[in-house]
Amino acid sequence: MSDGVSRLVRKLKGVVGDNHLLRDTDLTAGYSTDWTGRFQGHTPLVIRPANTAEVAEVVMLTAEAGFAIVPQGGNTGLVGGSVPLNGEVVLSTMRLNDCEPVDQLAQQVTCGAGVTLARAQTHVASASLDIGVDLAARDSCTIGGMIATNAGGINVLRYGAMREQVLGVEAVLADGSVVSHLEGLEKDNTGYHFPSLLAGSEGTLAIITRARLRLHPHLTDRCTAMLAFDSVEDAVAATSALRRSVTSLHAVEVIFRDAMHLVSQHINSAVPVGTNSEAWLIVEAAASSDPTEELAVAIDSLGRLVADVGVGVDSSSRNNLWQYREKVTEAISAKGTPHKLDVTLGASKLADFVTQIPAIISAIDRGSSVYMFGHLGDGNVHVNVLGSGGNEPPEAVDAAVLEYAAKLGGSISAEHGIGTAKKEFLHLNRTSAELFAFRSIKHALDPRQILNPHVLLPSEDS
Ligand code: FAD
Ligand code: 2HG
Ligand code: ZN
Repeated sequence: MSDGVSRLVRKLKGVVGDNHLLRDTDLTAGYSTDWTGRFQGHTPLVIRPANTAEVAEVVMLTAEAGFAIVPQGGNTGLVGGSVPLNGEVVLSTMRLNDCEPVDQLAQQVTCGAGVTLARAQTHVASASLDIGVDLAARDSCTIGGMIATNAGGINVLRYGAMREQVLGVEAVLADGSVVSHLEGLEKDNTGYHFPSLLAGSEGTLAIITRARLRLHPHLTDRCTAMLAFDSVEDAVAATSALRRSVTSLHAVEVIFRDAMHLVSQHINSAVPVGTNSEAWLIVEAAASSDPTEELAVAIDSLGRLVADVGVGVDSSSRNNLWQYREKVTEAISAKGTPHKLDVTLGASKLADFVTQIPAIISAIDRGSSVYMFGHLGDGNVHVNVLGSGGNEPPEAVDAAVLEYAAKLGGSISAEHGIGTAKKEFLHLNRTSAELFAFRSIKHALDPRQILNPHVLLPSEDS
């Protein structure tokens, strides 16, 4: 251990206690590698403070000692932003795990940044309320990480992304000062809006310690359908029609052909409907009275657009359909280490994008396999690419996919963020004036480059 780290550890013992200062590589390894295994770093120290005051002191002392900090929640981020790739200190939020009682009158809750989504969901369910964002990493991802990445997930078409759920935040800035605004007022035009600024900031501007979240009435009745389509165009047209006609629409998710065959092998179950189709939608309707009829009528009126349909009304048949979507990521990881590209396209460009991407990738590397799936209701396609033998594909694949998305007017990051993986591509979507403004904000709030300095912003000369 270097002298600098030893000195810092001595000071921090009085703040968080020895048990929450991890130095052995056996103990820090899990904090240094990301969920996919693609991003592997190293750290001299993992610090686990228990409350906002401790976070503030930790940030002050760590900055004073000259170390940069990577804030880390559940470490489920997919863009290499949550791990110490340059030997930074890791500040884990796992002990910021208090949920305050649900404010039933306002339909809001205040949670610690380290509370997992699943725990927050269970906590608010006791008041028949729901968190507006849901995603498959729910057992591990944290409220703080979800705000920092502006997570999307499966219900964005109904409730918006994480930014729309956050009414207030408490956060520690890079100099150790605390900003706290947790009253949860629906209208509050008293200057700059920290929740908006911090949503999507990826740990570069502040460490979120608590958040006030908007909640939604729990919808008791659900119906889930899987629709098979012979072409990507048909799936896109059906999505648009369903969005227009189904008032109880809760999710429209997509799995394209190769991803569907991979996941069905992975879970050892047959493709439920339309085995030879090109695309499958998982469509969910949710309401406080049975939405089955509304969804059935809407699907019926899609007529010959749909090649085949399966429906789940009870929770076991609905979960059976959902696993084909929720287990794709796991199925790909079981085959190797993918490059994950997460793009949004306008509705009119989606079919073009999805049909061209396999040829674009194969022109660069014939050995790569491409798996596509995502949140079609939001125009969000996840392109996962595995190189031959499950190895990482060539970097040129990332450039080609992201450049094609940008050329079609799309975004190079729909919901996972920029992290370290996409930062050198940010210029595809952001002008130099925007990047200059980004850097000015970062410099104003973190002039010493303490908080996640290698994430989001591209190097100055790129
Ligand atoms: P981490 O991975 O720990 O961190 C992510 C980023 O946030 C890092 O830059 C980190 O520095 C920063 N950060 C974390 N906590 C804080 C804090 N308290 N203050 C400041 N910065 C902080 N994402 C989606 O958007 N939609 C999906 O549908 C989706 N599905 C997924 C499914 C699986 C199986 C997996 C593995 C991931 C999925 N993700 C999805 C990605 C990931 O779950 C989200 O990005 C999530 O929001 C990350 O939360 P986390 O607590 O794990 O954050
Ligand atoms: C999902 O929608 C997640 O399942 C993960 O955002 C996407 O693995 C991915 O690329
Ligand atoms: Zn997603």
